Amino acid sequence: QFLQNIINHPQFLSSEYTVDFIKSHPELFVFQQRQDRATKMLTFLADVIVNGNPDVKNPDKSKVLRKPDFTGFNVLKPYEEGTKDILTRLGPDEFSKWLRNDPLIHYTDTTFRDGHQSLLATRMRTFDMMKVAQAFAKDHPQTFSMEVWGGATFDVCLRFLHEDPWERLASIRKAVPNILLQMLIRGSNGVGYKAYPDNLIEAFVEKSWETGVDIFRIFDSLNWMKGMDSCINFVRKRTQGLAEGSICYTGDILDPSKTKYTLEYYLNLAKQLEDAGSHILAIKDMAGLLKPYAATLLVEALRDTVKIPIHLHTHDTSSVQSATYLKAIEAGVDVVDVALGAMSGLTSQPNFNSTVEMMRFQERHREFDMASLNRHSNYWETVREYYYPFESDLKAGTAEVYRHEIPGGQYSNLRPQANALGLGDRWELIKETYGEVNQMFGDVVKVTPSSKVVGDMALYLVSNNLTTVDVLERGDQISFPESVQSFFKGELGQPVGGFPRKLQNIILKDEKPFTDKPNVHLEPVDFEKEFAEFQEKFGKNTKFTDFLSYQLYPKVYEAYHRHYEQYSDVSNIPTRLFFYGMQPGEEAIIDIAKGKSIVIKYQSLGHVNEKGFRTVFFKLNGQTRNIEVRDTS
Ligand code: 3PY
Ligand code: ZN
Repeated sequence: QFLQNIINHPQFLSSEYTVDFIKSHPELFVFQQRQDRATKMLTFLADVIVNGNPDVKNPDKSKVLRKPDFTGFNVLKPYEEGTKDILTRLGPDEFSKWLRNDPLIHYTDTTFRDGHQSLLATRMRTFDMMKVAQAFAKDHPQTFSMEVWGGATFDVCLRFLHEDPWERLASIRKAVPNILLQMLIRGSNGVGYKAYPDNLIEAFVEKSWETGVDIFRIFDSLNWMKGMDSCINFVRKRTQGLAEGSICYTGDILDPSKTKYTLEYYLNLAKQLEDAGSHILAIKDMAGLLKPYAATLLVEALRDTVKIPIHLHTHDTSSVQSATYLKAIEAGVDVVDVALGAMSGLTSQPNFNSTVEMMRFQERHREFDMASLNRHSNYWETVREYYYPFESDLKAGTAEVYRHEIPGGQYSNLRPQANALGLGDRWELIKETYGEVNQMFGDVVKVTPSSKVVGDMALYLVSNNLTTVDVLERGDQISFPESVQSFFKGELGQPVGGFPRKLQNIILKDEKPFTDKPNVHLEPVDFEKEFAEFQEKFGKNTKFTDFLSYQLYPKVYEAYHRHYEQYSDVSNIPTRLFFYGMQPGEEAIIDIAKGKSIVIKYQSLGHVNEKGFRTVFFKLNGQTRNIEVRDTS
């Protein structure tokens, strides 16, 4: 390879080289790096063969997984104009008016974000998305937007999939240049579970826009305006994208006995979000509690209250949310969130394919290529099989959601969390306790991170055989979970109607709570100094986006970086091999860089030696390569 590099070098070919030719051309050694990358990737594959993927707890060895197929797509088909082009042409303020006046219903496809967050514990890998992203953009340019980033995907990408979320976003942007890309951002909590300094959120918003986000769906986990207004402002100031301020819907506006989250409450919040500069208003129904007749009332009243377009998001946990969409569309909603058939329903969004059909021959119908939309759904049906360890096991819609109010995006995580604590067989009690904790906390808005606080408390009570009555009667002897203490200290902001005082005193003991914005107590990031320190620690090749990941999740980033150093970029490894390893005799072609692939054949596995290692025998591009791996099983 080295000789090849020399004899093909233009300077060598032109005979204009001197004695220090090799020294002055470091690129002659580039093969070394590629070799290293391949070895690192082989080490990862060897590790999964010997020890399994630590994220897959009980793989079912007898399971036959179908191979996803997406053949027959014409890659030469051109991109047609889509909403991204319209935004570029009109700018955000005019785009907002255009959307409000467009009579046909619009659809946001959530398959790449909330769909898998809510069904498969957020584990969908970039590899599987990239197989169809370009085809989707070319076949369905009339899609309003694709939700592809933010929420829990950022953390899960780094923590469990060992992928760089920024690379994911950039790749999707490249494959989807014509449709708006959307992210979910938790206001001052960014894509994390706590408040961050304002200048970090500002830099994060700017970099997200530069990398590919067009629509920022901004919410606060307590519907607290102070948690959202600066973020709305950063989108307006730092980007040419759209700020979508959200009202998180909880309770039931039809129920006259519920006096906290009333229609007036939501209208008032919507007006504040419009006044703060939102280009679009989101109704974020994270648990799927917005019933059909409530949707009529809410959407009609919101259309009369604000001038900006309205974007409705729900989860189909109850299985009646397509009726909610029908009513909302009749009432004038502008956009609804749906997921491709095989990634829809239950804790995910309503079915994209069927919702389009529901509207056929109606005046607000928008035409789609149904054969292609169904083909995309079929692709996801087979891909989904690879992710069976992450399924939530909810088999049918449940009216229980109106009691426990667990958000769809949390449901698929809470269950494995309960299993990990050995509480799998007490799932019924956990759901019930979740609802009771909510009431004890004063009936709070529950969405990340406030929903995590309620979930942590429910798990804590069940695992310690405590009830909410015990908390009120002998809470002074209980040491509460850290997230619960932080919540009552005001570190996530202020809930509607304030904290229940008695409970707050019990939980905080002698500590004083905040009543102002939690991030004003945080030091702003000194970007110049801290980025230099970051590069000192993690190497000069790291990027500013790596630094932002580190700022949001320092420990998770460190572990990701260690994994990267050891195994290189694992995002291109096919999903079955990533989760379950290769079979003896199996061959795989893996792309390791643009236009470069390696051929790996797994031959056999050696016995454990006296030091506890096994040799995994591979062929790499036809050459024998053996990798030693410690057997930890
Ligand atoms: C998130 O914040 O991740 C959510 O999906 C909230 O619904
Ligand atoms: Zn959601």
